[in-house]
Amino acid sequence: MRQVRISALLLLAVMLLSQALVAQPAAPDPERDKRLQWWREARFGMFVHWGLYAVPAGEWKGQPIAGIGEWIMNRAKIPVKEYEQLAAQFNPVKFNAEQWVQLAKDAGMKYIVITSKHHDGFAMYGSKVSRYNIVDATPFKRDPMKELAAACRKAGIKLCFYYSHAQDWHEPDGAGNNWDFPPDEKKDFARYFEAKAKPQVRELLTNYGPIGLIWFDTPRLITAEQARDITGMVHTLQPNCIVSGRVGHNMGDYDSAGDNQISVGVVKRDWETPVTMNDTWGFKKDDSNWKPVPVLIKQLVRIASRGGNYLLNVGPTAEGEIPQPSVERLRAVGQWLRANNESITGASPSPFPYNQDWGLITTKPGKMYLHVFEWPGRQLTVYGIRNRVQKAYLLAEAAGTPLALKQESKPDLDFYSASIGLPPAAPDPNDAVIVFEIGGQPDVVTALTQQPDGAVTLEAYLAEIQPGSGAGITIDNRGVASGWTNPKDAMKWDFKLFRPGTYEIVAVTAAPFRNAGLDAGHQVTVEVAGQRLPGAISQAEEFVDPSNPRMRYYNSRLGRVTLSKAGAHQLALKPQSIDSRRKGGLSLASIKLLPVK
Ligand code: FHN
Repeated sequence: MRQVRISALLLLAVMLLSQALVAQPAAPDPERDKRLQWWREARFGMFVHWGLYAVPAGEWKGQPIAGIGEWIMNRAKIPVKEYEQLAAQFNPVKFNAEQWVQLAKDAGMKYIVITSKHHDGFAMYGSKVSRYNIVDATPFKRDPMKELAAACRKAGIKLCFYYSHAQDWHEPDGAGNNWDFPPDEKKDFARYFEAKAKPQVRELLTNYGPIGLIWFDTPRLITAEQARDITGMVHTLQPNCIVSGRVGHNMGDYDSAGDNQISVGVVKRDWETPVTMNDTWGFKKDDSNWKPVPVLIKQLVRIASRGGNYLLNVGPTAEGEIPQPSVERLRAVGQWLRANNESITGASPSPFPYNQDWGLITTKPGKMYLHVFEWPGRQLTVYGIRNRVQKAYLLAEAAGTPLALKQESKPDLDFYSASIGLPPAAPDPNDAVIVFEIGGQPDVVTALTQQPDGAVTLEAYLAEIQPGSGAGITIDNRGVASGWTNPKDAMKWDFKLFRPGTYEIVAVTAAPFRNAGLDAGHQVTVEVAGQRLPGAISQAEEFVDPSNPRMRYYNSRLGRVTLSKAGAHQLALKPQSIDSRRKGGLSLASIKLLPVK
């Protein structure tokens, strides 16, 4: 009995861990809701990393410095006295606030978050707190934040400030600089916090009109009390100003996902992901690893379909120009968004916990938007919609010509199918959006079910994790299980099958992080419908997930099973051995059942 109770507790603990990305809904807070109203509508914003680091642009004393551009001072351990001299060279005469704001607006972005002070400690506005600022220390002498505030006000874009409230490599007591100053634990952080961070944030909230949000970052040495203090200060000075998730100690108004981390599963709290367009935030002259336009559109839709905001970065040059590759991409995203804005701005997440293989879904009262990335040809079939679809049409078509529609159902099997007739080629290869008018709120089957192509995809983030010793499997933002090092841990899924037959079982694994070593050499067993299928995880078959193009995924074909009846089934994945030389253990994205023709 005691053992049963302990296992139940362990199971609960592991399930909670596995749900790390599915944060609990916040306690009701009407003030917060009011602040977040515009931001929830927005869905899309521009991040701007601009500062002295644009001058070296990734190169120091003739040497390329690896890593993100705005970290050059840290990466090259540049002494404060040397780095300070960049200010004399910073003269961004080509800066034009109205052009930047217009570009953001044309891209369909609703807010701009710009670095008012990054970790290098240099204020990009006229500050009375420290003369280490763009007005007092550069030949430029202008205050670009004043100009941006005016341009944003004119264009109806919310101006927001990034402010590095803990790291400040210019100050002896700020966090992060241990090449000029003592290690962080020897610093009087409170002195820096009181003397620079708080007064500068006060300036930003006093001198630039209404500010949409303060984007704090890397809290590091911040105590809970300091996080509460600065959050309170923001809300006192401007009650409508949002505080970002990275203020520290969960004091922010919303959750900030990790850099470039896009959640694939359901997230219950308000969230935002900051994303680079190439590999750096601050300008680097040799970074040309630009994400293609279709990837950017897909990221925007994926984030919206999970109820988040997409904060897409640009890193202007030391002359004050947004790099041309960024401009071109923003214009292209804007063109797509102009035709499909209704499906993104103010949209709510997909009602399904899993993602369809042809694309993604967003919703608004009475409507479902089907974002079709993989055009299926003359017909698209969607399972699981119980609503009666009153009309289906392509969103980008002004006339909204109805598409032929057929719905079928077998309620005893919880089977609902909606098929629409389509033009043979995708009207928009990036993402053609089809609207389903459904009259009321979406009513869908949320259980895992076989899809129209006959495949069943059992995502790791939707698994029930059965603990062996209780060692922790966690699910990352890609929905990939990691930390699976204990072969006694297992995963189990319930799913519904409509078409009995023979299925090939494929385990999809993923490198646990970018450039990670191989994830192979594990032995697993799949158990389903009384059959046991042993197999090995290998890296023979690599593929790219377009929404995470920099991560490697692998198919391991484990063999075939026969499922002879329609209805409810259960599948378990049990490792036999996990190769402990592999860092991170077994990294599972999903198990697929593919029909054998
Ligand atoms: O260290 C910073 C980094 O330079 C950049 O500003 C990103 C943007 O989200 N935030 C920190 C790292 O997460």
